[in-house]
Amino acid sequence: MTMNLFEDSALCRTWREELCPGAVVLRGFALECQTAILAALHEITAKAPFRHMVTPGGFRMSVAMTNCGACGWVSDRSGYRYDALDIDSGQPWPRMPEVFLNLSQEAAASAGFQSFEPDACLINSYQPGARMSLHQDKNERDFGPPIVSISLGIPAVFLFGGFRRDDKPMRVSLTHGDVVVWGGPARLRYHGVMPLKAGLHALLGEHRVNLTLRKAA
Ligand code: MD3
Ligand code: FE
Repeated sequence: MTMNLFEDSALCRTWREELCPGAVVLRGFALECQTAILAALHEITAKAPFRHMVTPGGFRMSVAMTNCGACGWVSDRSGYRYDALDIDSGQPWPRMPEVFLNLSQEAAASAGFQSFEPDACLINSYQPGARMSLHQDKNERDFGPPIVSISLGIPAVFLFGGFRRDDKPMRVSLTHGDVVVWGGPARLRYHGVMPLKAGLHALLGEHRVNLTLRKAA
């Protein structure tokens, strides 16, 4: 009899790291479909290019963003929100590719969240020096569903804090192919990204791209 412990299912295709209750890192979970992800990303950014949004306070964000799916996260002088239309083009965001949907559902399920139905995918592009300060994700209608994040390209130091902005965050390195599921008791934790260090990735060049899949509406 063959012992097929490691090829049996998605449950064993990666190394898991539990950061705290509700937050699990699935190392390398996206590697097996990276080609399909990158092809989809090119199609999306051809229709909805990366742009630097402006915060309600008037600051240009260092991270460039775009979206796909039924709704997309946007920021301008009037606030942060989800919008069905790309505010630059006036067009609906490109549709959510099957590979994003399937991968995020598999990741969510392997972290214990069955029937994850994301309707929004925010795509963040970091160049060296770009950062995201500590914040909570609170624009979604319901905090029951998890958020699934997929990291691509050069590594970043991710900051994972507590429930108050001044709780000391832990540092987690996230690199190409890593998928993280944040849900349940971790859903409203503060988090951010340290300024990106320069680097060169074979497929993404001098960039880090992060996809976050959410149920926004
Ligand atoms: C922890 N993006 O877009 S993804 C964001 O790497 C955002 O671009 C970061 O934070 C990035 O809002 C981090 C990881 C992440 C996303 C949502 C979370 C971590 C989270 C929600 C709750 C706790
Ligand atoms: Fe966030």
